[in-house]
Amino acid sequence: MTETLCYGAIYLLIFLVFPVLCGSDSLIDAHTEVDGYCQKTDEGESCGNKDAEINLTRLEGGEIGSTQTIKVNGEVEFHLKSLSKKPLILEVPNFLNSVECQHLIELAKKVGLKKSITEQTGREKIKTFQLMDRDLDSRINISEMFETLQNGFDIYLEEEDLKEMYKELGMDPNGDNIVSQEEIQAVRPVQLQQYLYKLVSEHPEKHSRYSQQAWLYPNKHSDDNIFRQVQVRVSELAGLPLNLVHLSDVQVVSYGVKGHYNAHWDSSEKGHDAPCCETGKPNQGMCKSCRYMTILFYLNDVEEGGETAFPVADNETLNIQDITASRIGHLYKTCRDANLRVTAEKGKAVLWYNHFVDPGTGWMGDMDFYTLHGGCPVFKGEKWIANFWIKTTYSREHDLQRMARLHDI
Ligand SMILES: *[C@@H]1O[C@H](CO)[C@@H](O)[C@H](O)[C@H]1NC(C)=O
Ligand SMILES: *[C@@H]1O[C@H](CO)[C@@H](O)[C@H](O)[C@H]1NC(C)=O
Ligand SMILES: *[C@@H]1O[C@H](CO)[C@@H](O)[C@H](O)[C@H]1NC(C)=O
Ligand SMILES: [Ca+2]
Repeated sequence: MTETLCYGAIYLLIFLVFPVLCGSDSLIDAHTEVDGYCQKTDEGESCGNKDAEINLTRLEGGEIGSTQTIKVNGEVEFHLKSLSKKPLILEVPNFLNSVECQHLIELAKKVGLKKSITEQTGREKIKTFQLMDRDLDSRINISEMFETLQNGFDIYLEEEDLKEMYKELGMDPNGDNIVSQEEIQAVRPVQLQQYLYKLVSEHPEKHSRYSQQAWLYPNKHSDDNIFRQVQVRVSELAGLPLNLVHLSDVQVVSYGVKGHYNAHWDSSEKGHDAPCCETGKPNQGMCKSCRYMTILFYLNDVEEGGETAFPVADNETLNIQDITASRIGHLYKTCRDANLRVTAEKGKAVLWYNHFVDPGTGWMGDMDFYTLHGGCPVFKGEKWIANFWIKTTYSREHDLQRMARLHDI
């Protein structure tokens, strides 16, 4: 067998659903504020000049725990506290006021929140999942099966859960807790799928994510003054063109008790697998999320739990392979061990860069794997957040055109 992927593997085609990573069209009307890209000239407004010299920029951090003050709109002061260096994570208390927090929650309720787990069951797609046969002996032991389900299904099972699954599905007739290639192929994919979804509907803590979310599309809310005012503030804080912020996806997420989101990355590595998701191509599942920056807002105070955890922040000896194999990402259980936990406080913003700036192009560069993060379980009360994702692709030219197109609507 040829080794085409890093782990070497047995492949299995299986019918299963997976979450749609693509956002939807996020166009905004033409009458937006002047941004760093379009200019008023004698002949009217000129946009889309391909020579425009815009680079992606990053805020600078200070010593951990130190605070810098920046002025937004020339008057309002915000205090940025540095929480970690690798990756750079900053928090900004009271970035949103109470009215704005409530408003974003109301907008999300109006759009309608969808459950993370049942959302996936509605759609069927063929997905290849890889059996994580680490030692290439064509047999999957318990720890390899744990990794297989985590990578392929976003499901985190304990040893006793796996043994129960083997029993229920007859996957391990001789009871040695090792599943051979033949044994797993004897199980009908739909059987495995149904079993796993029944399990996580009853035990949502075993899924990587238990929440409800709604997407806010700026084009639908462009006449929403509060929303626009938040976009302007984000643009000023980040020092990025307003049109780039207008291209961004905004997702409001609500977590109840046991609600959580295991550790993940918000963006994707450069590669030939799939293009970055674009505006105007919703729900295709054939594109990947590319998000230069994440700005997360806490919209309420959580009674207990619900911190945002960065398990490997400022860890000098990080090894990506160790992360996949270990249970470090299983924040439902391991939140307390995370290197950094940010407390959810109403109005606070936390921001970080999922990518470096490529020194050659001045545009989106390599992904920063230290940005691994997730939401710790809520123990009491509920938690509301909004994610502003600054969406860029690996092509500056392409993104400038997308920004320019906003003005042609
Ligand atoms: C399972 O296999 C891996 C190698 O793929 C090995 O490192 C691990 O110790 C094995 N675990 C058990 C419980 O046998
Ligand atoms: C850093 O990561 C390694 C795994 O790559 C882990 O063993 C170690 O405990 C981590 N150290 C800290 C301080 O988090
Ligand atoms: C943008 O980045 C490129 C590449 O690093 C650099 O050559 C150029 O001078 C930068 N332009 C501006 C306006 O900063
Ligand atoms: Ca094996």
